[in-house]
Amino acid sequence: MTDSSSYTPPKVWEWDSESGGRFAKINRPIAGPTHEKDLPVGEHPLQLYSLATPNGVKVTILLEELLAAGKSEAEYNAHLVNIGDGEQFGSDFVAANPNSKIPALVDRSTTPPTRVFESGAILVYLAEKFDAFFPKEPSARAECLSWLFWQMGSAPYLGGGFGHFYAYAPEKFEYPINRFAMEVKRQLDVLDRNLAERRFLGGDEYTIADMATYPWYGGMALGKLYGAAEFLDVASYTNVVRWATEIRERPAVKRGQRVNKVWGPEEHRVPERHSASDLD
Ligand SMILES: N[C@@H](CCC(=O)N[C@@H](CS)C(=O)NCC(=O)O)C(=O)O
Repeated sequence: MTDSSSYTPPKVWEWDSESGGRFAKINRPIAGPTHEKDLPVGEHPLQLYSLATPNGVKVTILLEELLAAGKSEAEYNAHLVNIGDGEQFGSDFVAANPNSKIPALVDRSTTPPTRVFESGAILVYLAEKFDAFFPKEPSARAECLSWLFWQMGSAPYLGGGFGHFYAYAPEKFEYPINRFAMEVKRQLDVLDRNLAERRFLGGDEYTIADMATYPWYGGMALGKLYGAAEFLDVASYTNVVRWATEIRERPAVKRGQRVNKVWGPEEHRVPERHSASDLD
C-alpha cells in the first residue's frame, strides 16, 4: 500500500488484489460467474437467496410481515448465500442476480419463473404481488416510493462509504471518514426532520419504505452498526430513535432479522428458513 499523502494514480488503473481491507478477497473489478454452481430449490413458490445483512433483512422483514398479515402465499424458502466464501459468484446465483449481490429472489409461481434482484425492486415486487404495505392512493404511493428510492440511493454512503472506512479499511484515513461521517449525519438529519412530523417515513402508514430504511438507519440509530454510535452521536436524532424503537418491537421484524443469520447469539441464528417453525 502506498502512503495516501504520496499516492499518484497511474495512467491506467490496475487491479491490486493485495490492497487489504476486510473484503479484499471477494471484491473484484469484473462481473460474471467464477464457477458452476446450482442453487437449491425448496417447496414454496418464493425462493430467496440471501444473508442477514441490512440489505438482506429488508426482504425477510417484508416476507414475515406479509405472513403475519395473513398472506399465506408469501411462504418462502430462504437459502443461505455465504458472500465471504464467494457464493454470490456461482453460475446459478449470477443468473438470478447478474450483479452478484444478495438478496436475490426467484418467484416460481410464474411461468417461466421470475427473477428479481436489488432489494428495493424485490420489496416493490412482493408488495405489489400481495397488495400490502404499499399505498394505492397516488400521492401516498409517490411518497412511499420517494423514501424507498432515497434509502436505496443513500445507504451506499452509509455502508460502502462511512462503514467501510470507519470499520473495515486496513487503516484509518481521515479524509474519507470525515467526508462520509458528514454525509451520514446529514442523512440522519433528513430522516429526523421527516420523522418529527410523521409516525412513519411516508405518514401514518407503515410501508416498504420503513422496512427498507430500518435495517440501515434504524440499526445505526439503535447503535448496532460499525460501533459508531458515539462517534456520530446517533442518540441526538431522537425522532429516528423513536421510529426505530417502534419498528424493532414488531414481531415480524424480530423474526425477519434472524433469517439467514450466521453470526451473533446462537438463539438468533436461523441460517436457512424453510417453514415458519424454523423461527418458532
Ligand atoms: N443495491 C443492492 C446492494 C446489495 C449488496 O450490497 N449486497 C451485499 C451484502 S449487503 C453483497 O452481497 N455483497 C457481496 C459482494 O459485494 O460481493 C441491493 O440493495 O440489493
